Amino acid sequence: MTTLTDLAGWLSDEPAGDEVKAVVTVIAGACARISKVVASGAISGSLGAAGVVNVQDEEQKKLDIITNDILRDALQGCPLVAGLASEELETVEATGAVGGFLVTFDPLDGSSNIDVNVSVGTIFSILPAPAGVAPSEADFLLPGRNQVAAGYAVYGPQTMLVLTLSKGVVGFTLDADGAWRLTHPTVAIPADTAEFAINMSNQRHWAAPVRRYIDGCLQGKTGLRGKNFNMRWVASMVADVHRILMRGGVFMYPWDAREPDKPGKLRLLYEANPMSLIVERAGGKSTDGVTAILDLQPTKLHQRVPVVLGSANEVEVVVAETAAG
Ligand code: AHM
Ligand code: MG
Repeated sequence: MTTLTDLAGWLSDEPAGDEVKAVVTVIAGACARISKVVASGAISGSLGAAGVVNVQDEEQKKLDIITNDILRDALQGCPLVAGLASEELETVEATGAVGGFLVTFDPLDGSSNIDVNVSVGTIFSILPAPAGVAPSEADFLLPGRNQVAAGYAVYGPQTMLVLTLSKGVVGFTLDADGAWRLTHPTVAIPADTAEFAINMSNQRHWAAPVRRYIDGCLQGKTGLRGKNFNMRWVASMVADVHRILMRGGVFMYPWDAREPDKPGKLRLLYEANPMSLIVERAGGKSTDGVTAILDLQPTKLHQRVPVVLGSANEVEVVVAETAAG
């Protein structure tokens, strides 16, 4: 069996700066540790509810807290990281370092799937830190185009790490010795697809353009779109986006009328932005229906946003429906 390049080997040929590579290495190490805890499940007593709610009024699972601590400790100990922000933390944390980078993360995406042994993941985004001062919350509110790197780990049948630094998207698989092996050197999303991902149980709450788009897909070959569509919904964004990176598709978590004041469910800074950078770098598109997600100016740390991403031509169909009102 040939030995596949490891993360350090791949990073040595990546044109990004050494400092961001060092931060990615720290995060990759934390993800490898998280993978072990996730895999141990009930053996380590890590399943189930923690009995507390987070800043977003969501009931935290024990693993939300354990994984948040693993990443937080790793980043707090990294002199190249000046600040961090997490789905599970109310506000930003300065590390004491100045300059370098800010990291935002969702330590365990897809929490509802933990206890039923379905894929979950970690999502992260790396941003430039302000020079010469300890970062404040305002310093994290940068449009997604400012990201210097983004990635996710998916804890599924295989644990994989998918990254983008200076260009392109690559995927590594965690081997039995805890090394990340380059198994997917070029990740590219096909422009066309016949597969969509949306939580259909919210159909009655959707706005008209989303209803029309999904109706078109459901009509199949004899309908307006002239082809049959398949549907998938894992309810872990990492797993749904990973499938789209591997074989195409469109993922949607739109605004809906259940909580009309919330623009959507997914969070801009540590879910939508990193996934959008990865998707765009893999040749796909990502939008809130009108504006490219990466061009949105964030206004608050835990801001939510409607998300439509995936195969470029299919995302354009959704954008056209949105424009039609
Ligand atoms: P989480 O970060 O608290 O796990 O919530 C985000 C998740 C996404 O991974 C997924 O796409 C979505 O919530 C599923 O929501 P729903 O249960 O409404 O289908
Ligand atoms: Mg999440």
